[in-house]
Amino acid sequence: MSASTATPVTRLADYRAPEFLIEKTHLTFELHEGYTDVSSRLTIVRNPKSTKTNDLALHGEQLELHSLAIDERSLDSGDYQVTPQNLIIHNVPERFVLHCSVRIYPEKNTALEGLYCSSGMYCTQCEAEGFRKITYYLDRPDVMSEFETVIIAREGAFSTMLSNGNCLSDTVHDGKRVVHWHDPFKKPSYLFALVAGNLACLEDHFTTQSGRDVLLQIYTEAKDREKCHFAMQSLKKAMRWDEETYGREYDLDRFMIVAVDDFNMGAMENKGLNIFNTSCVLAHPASTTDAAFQRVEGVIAHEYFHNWSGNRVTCRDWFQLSLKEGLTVYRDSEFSADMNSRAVKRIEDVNLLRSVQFVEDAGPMAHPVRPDSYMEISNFYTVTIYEKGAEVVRMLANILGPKLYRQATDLYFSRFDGQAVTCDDFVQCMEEISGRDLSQFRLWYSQAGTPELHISDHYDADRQQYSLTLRQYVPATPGQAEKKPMHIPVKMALYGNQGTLNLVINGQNKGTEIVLDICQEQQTIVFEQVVEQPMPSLLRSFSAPVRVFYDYQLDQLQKLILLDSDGFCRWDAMQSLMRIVLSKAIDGKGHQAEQMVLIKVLRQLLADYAAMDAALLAYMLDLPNEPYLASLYEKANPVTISRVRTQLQHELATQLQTELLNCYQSLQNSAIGLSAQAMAARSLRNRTLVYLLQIDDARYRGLAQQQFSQAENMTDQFAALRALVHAEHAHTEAQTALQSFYQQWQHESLVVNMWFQVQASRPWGDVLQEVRELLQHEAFDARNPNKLRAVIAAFANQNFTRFHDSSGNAYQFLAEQIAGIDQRNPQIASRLLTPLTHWHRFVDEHACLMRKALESLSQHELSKDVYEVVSKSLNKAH
Ligand code: B3K
Ligand code: ZN
Repeated sequence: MSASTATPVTRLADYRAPEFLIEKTHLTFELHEGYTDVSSRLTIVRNPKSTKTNDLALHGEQLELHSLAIDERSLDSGDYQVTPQNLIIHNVPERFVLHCSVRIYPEKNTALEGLYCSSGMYCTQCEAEGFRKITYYLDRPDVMSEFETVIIAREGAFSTMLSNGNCLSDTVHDGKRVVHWHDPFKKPSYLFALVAGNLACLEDHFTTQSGRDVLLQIYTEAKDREKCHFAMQSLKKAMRWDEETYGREYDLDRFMIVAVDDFNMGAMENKGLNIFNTSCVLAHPASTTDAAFQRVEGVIAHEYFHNWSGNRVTCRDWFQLSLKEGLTVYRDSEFSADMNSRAVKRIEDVNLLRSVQFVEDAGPMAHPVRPDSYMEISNFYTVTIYEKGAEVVRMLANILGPKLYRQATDLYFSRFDGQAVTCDDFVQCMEEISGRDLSQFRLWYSQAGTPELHISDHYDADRQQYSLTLRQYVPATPGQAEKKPMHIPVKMALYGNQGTLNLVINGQNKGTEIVLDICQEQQTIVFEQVVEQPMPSLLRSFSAPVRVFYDYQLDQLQKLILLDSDGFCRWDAMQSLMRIVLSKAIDGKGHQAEQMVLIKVLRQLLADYAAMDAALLAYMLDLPNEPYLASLYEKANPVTISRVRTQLQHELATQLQTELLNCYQSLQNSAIGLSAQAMAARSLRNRTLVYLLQIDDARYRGLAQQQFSQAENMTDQFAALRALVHAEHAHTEAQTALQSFYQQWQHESLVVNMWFQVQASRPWGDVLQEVRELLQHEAFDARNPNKLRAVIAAFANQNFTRFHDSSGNAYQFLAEQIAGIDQRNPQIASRLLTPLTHWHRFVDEHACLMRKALESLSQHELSKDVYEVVSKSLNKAH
């Protein structure tokens, strides 16, 4: 693991204001075949707020330095020093212009960070620290500068040459095209972007609330132009929503989005020039599933919202990453809730939190929403920073209420406009506006780990009093053995026989739903005038990212599932009931009584499916996923978990066959078109199909085949394919469908990814061998992150059953793949590692094999990214 000696740890406690600032940044890019020359003219001044030093240390990596001058005077080799990470210039004046030229090789850039090539076009990705691979700079977010960019290329080489802001000129001289851009808003280098390629463009306009016209452009390869209409509509909705909900108006005259094939994550919010993974922008009903449509809408909104939460107000340092990410995820999730079903959006978010974030929080990479240290910042673009960070903002919004929350965000955006600030600055605004003391609440930023809330109750019929006792416990995490009690807002209601009860505390009537501010390690709340034994509905709408433990009786769960007025709570009660059945079966205990209740309540819901939101019911049919089930155990046995879950699915299908089939058939006509209702009907109908295919019956396979071949949209076609491929008795039918699907869609790269993914995630058969074969497939491309995700990540993250095969071969396979990928693209390699890092949470035979795979990986020459994750995972004590 040779990265060790060269891998310093960066700590929040060591933060110092920058010694120099860059007032103006002028960049010239000359794009040549095989190399690019970048010259920069930086107006640098000493930071009046900083201590004096004579040396200027700029960041820079993998750059070929060609010339260096201060105020037109060329520097001699004695004036400066070049190290692998820095350019140090000695004895610089108070204020000067630095000229620097470097050569870089975008064609050879496989890490997809800095300037690189994707399908013949040039594009950039600078967050977090990629700008230093473009030129020497103070590549830190608290250095904000006004950028001008000139792009020069052979005339006719590219139709499109873009950078941030406004285009000042576009001319041709001596066979060269020269395009000049200027961004009037100061920004950190991580928001810089450049694109050059032969692209088609979809255009539209938006009139802002103050009446300004904004040109909207989405650039793609010509073949994909027609797939951009949905993204365009989503963008306009997002722009309007942000005006109405947060009073945020767009600031430039032009907003551009460019779609690229090779991209390490979903998208990037560069000022005025967002760059998107094609998977998060292209959408067409024939080739895109409903879920992917919703993702496009959400990601378009997310990146657009960053224009204020991230760009106008940015982060002081990368420890504050959640300042922009948590806030922006909260904003996009509220946008999606407003555009679609609120309950369904909440269910999706909570599912992700429970099955991924809670797991991260219990593992070797656990970190607070504002981490204290890192080796490689790219490893900290995590579900904790994003999703738990969003939950923290959500709690603040709920504590303040809509009016004060809006006042507080107005204050935040106006006070810090054009500045690089901290999470504390954000909370401070909430505190000032509400007049509340949020000092204990701030622990959500500094303490890692998922708090547990153990709740017990007691009803005193004589006194007509009902008391709830809540005891909180925050588990130890790496580097944080001792935890303090946190401020946990618990939204709750009480149900009596006739519905919700009025909640009376200390003689005061609080209405039917309240938020308890749980701040002590143990707290008892007494409700008065309670005339009957009530049933609590706890943590409604998931008011805090915690695990709740309360011993519900079966009949109580049944009641919540059928009657709770909070859709999220109905789903959550169903998850609890399913979890009880599964846990008992996993532990080898009798679970017949519980299973009968589950079947009964499912039968009731399915029989009357038309009475409720089909999308909600669809989610209520889903059994808790395996990673979540595993996370409930100190040491999980993955083989037992998979077996028991499959058996229950089969049992439910068998018992509920009639209702499932009836629901499937009756929904046929409502599942047509693009309306929210049609999408909901499709999602329910396709869930019933999956259940039916658990049964070995040619009739059901026939239904799936028919749906596959007659489908008029990708949602139905792919759902039928998936149901066939994942059903154990449909091998022949599945093979035929797979072949014809590939035949039909081989020229649509994003659809081919789905074809890879459905095979890699099949829960039975020798999938490892098939995955090896898929890696050799003509459509596979090991340099494309989407393809790696579709095959390797799908196998490791979405195929719990086959990945945790007792032989341990899949663990070893993953380690080998990561070692190879790490040579080309460390960020992707490091992300693929996640499933192995949780080895300590599995029974010994699996834990040993997983650990062995990590150890074999540690024998390789590793990037900083992979080194950090491997070393932290191996240090984790049993
Ligand atoms: N801010 C980017 C993520 C950058 C990741 C860098 N490794 C996308 C987003 O969260 O909007
Ligand atoms: Zn973001």
